[in-house]
Amino acid sequence: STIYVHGLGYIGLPTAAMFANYDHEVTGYDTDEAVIEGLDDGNVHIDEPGLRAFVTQALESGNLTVSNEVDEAKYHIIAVPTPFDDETKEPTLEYVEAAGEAIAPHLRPGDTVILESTVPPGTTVETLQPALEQSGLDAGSDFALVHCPETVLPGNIITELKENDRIIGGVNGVSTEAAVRLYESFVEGDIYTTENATTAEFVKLIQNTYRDVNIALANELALIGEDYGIDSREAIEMANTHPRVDIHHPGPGVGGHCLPIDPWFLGQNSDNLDLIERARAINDGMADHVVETLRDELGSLEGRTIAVFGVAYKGNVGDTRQSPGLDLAQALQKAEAELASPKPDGGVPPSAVGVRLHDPHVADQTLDLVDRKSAIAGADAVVITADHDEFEHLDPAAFADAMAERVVVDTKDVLDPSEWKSEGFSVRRI
Ligand code: SAJ
Repeated sequence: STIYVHGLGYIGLPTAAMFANYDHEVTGYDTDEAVIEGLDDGNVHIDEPGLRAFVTQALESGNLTVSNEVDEAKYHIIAVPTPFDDETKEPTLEYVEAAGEAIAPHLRPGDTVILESTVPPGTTVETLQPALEQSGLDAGSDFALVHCPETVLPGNIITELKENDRIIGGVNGVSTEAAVRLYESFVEGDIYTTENATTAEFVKLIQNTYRDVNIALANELALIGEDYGIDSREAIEMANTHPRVDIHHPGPGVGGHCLPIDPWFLGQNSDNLDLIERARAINDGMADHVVETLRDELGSLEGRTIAVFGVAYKGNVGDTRQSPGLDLAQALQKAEAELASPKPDGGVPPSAVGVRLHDPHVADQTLDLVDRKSAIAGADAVVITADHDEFEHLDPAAFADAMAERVVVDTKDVLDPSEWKSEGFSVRRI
C-alpha cells in the first residue's frame, strides 16, 4: 500500500482511517497482535467519539487493512507511544527506535518517513535517523525524514485531525515538501513548515507547556483568591474580558499523557527549566490542596469517607492516565497512612480515611469503581474531579438524604452552588 502507519493507538488509528477515507491505500501495523486481530474482526479498541464508525468505514471501503508485518510503502508514519518515567523524568524512546529498525529493511530510495509521536527535541535526527540509516540509505538525500507532530484533543480527535493547523519539519527542504504534499490531502487547517525537524519537535512541546504553565497560574490565583475570600473563577473570567488576557481554569491538577509530561521532554537536554518546573510542582500540589480543603471542612479526616467523582483525567473521556482524581485518592490514602502509623504514646491508631471512586466513563476493572449510590451512601464529602456531563445534573436532595455530612468540593465548576447550598450543603470550589 501507499501508506504504512506504525502504531494503532489513539493517534495512529484515526490517522490511518483518515488517510484511507481520503482514498489512500493504507496499512495499519501494530506490534500488539490483539489489536490487529481485533481490528480484523472490526473491533475498535480506542474509546473516542465517532471513531468506531470512522474506522469501520475505512475498513469496509477496503482502503484500510491491518497487518502484523512491516512491508514496503511510499510513506511510513510512526505514531508509537513515548512513555515517560515519572520517577526518573526520562522518556522511553525505544519504540521510536524499534519502529525505525523495523522500517529500515523495507526502505527504498524516494520513500518518506514521518514521525508523529511526541518526543524530546532532537529525537528525529538523533534516534530515528540512525535506526533508518541501517538500511544503507541516507536521510535527506535518499529518503525523506520528517517530524509532523499531532495536536488533536482527545474527545474531539477526528474533527481536530482535519481542522487543526499542522507543523511540519523535515531534515531538509525536500523532506518537508514530501510530507506537506501528503498531509494536504486531508488537512483543512494551514500547514506551516519549520527550518528543521528539531524545531517542529520543540513547537509541539511548547504548545502543551504553555497550557500547563497557564493552568499553574490559574491554580496559584485560585489559592491566592481563597486568601482574599473571593471567587477566583469569576475573577479570571472578568480578567479574560481584556483582549490580551487568556488565563486558563484552575482545577484539581493537570492530567493526561501530554500536559504533565511534555514540559519534562523539553528539559531532556536543557538545564534552563525554571518557571516550567515550578508550574509542574504547583499543578501536582493541587491534590494536597483538596485534602486540606476537606480537612478544613470536616475537622479531621479520621474515619471519614470521601467519594471521589471522576477518575478520568478530564471530562467526557475514559482515560485515567495521570488522573487528578486518582492522585487525590492517593493523597487521601497518604493522609490515611499518616493517621494509621502508631502514635508516639503507644496509643491506638485512629481509623483510616475511606475513599470511594465513581466514574461513569471509566471501565477499568482494576480500579474498584462503585456506582453513584454506593459511592455516596453514608459518605462525609463528595469531591468532583472531572467535568463529565453526567455530573452537571446531580440531584443535591438525593445526596443530602444519602450522605452522613453535607460537604461537596467542586474542583471543576460543574455544580450550581446555590442549588446545593439550599439543600444544606457546604460548597467549596477551586
Ligand atoms: N485543565 C485544567 N484547566 C484548564 C484546561 C485543562 O486544569 O483550563 C486540565 C484538564 O482537566 C486535564 C489536563 O488539564 O486534566 C489536560 O487537558 P487538556 O484538555 O488541556 O489537554 P489534553 O491533554 O487532553 O490534550 C492536549 C492538547 N494540547 C493543547 O491544547 C495545547 C491537545 O491539543 C494535544 O494534541 C494533546 O495535549 C497532545 O496529544 O499533546
